[in-house]
Amino acid sequence: MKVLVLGADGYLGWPLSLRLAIKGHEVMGIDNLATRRAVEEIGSNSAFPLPSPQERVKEAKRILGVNIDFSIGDITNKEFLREAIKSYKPDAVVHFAEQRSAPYSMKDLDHAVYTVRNNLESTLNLIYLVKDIDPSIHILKMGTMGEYGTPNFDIPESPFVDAIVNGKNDKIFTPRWGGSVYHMSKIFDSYFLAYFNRIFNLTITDIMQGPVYGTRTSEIVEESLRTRFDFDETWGTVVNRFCVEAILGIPLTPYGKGGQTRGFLSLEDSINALTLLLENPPKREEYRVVNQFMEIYSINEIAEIVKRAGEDLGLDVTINHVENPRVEAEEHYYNPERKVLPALGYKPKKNLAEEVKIMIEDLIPYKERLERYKTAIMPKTKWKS
Ligand code: NAD
Ligand code: USQ
Repeated sequence: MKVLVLGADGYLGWPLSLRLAIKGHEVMGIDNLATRRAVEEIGSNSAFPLPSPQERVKEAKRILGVNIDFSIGDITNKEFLREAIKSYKPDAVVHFAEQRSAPYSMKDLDHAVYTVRNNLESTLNLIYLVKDIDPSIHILKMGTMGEYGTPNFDIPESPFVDAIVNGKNDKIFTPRWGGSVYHMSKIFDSYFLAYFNRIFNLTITDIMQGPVYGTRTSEIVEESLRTRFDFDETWGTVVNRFCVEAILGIPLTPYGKGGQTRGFLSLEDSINALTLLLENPPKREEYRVVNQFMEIYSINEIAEIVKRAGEDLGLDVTINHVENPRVEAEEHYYNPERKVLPALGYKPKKNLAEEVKIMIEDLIPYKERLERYKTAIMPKTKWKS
């Protein structure tokens, strides 16, 4: 396969590019390095030092013997993206290239508008260009489990559900309610994908993925191949943050009651699942929805798991609930359906308790670097301010 990876410099994009290349697929990556700049903007940095894209590509060749093409550019620039798709002629395009932080999207009006523009323009560009250039290209678009919110019913894994409204029956788009401007942007992405799938007969996989944790995939065998790892209050996801807090002696920070429940998955399992979905595309002209997570935990359970792992490794770990900066349900029902990946034979390889120990071990050598960005850890971005 020839795969164009949009967002190839990111936490998921780089390890997916390595995995596809090592499996013998041709890979071209595109990124405008927006996440590097936005993390700097809030006074933080990746836990692991990040080589430039050019150095990354060189290191992938030197260590793994693979060729990855990499082009720096912004996919909201439609002529740049048109040229890339036209000249590269991919079988599939992976779309990761969005502003992906909920807190970043909630800082103020400018950050909200940037998030909506960047995410929706990039998705619309991709939809129209694939229609113009070759509608048979498989679009693998990364959405989020957070599109569904935390409803009091089992979350389906299908584009549409039967609903009875005012006594009459119809099919409606699976109900959604985001918890930030970022999550709302992903909801609008999904509406566009489902809508244009019908109008332009596109072949689409829309993945609803839970929060990812982890420092490694099987290709990350040397420091220069590492992917970015964020831990600050804006960009760090909860498991990754808790591991760094444990190392720095900061009490783990469940927000509010800590009963918020999500479907988590390791970086390795995410990359495995994405590769499987690329290698097993949906039927031509299908809009396929995939719920991608492996284990369901509350934030309180995650804190306990990280505390135990840290203590096993000789760290002194405490937990201190802090006022919730977000507006979200802190106790709720959560039972999402998951059948597409199991039907493709997918079995997770990692579990959170074991992986968290590996993460802490991987991060301990970088303690001095983490200390430098310590002030970016405690929550500051408030949904209501
Ligand atoms: P990331 O920020 O590390 O990667 C996204 C990459 O896209 C970045 O390198 C960024 O520079 C690039 N980018 C953003 N806008 C761009 C543009 N206009 N043109 C070109 N490049 C652009 O984020 P990630 O954690 O790797 O997430 C990848 C995707 O997966 C995102 O769409 C995110 O919403 C989704 N997702 C992530 C998680 C998670 O826990 N990390 C969970 C569910 C869904
Ligand atoms: N949380 C804490 N303490 C912390 C950090 C987070 O209690 O120190 C809580 C949050 O309040 C939230 C939950 O943990 O209830 C998850 O927060 P998160 O920061 O790990 O994840 P989130 O903001 O939802 O976003 C991340 C990614 C995003 C992806 C999403 C998947 O940044 O790109 O879409 O996970 S999901 O959560 O399913 O929407």
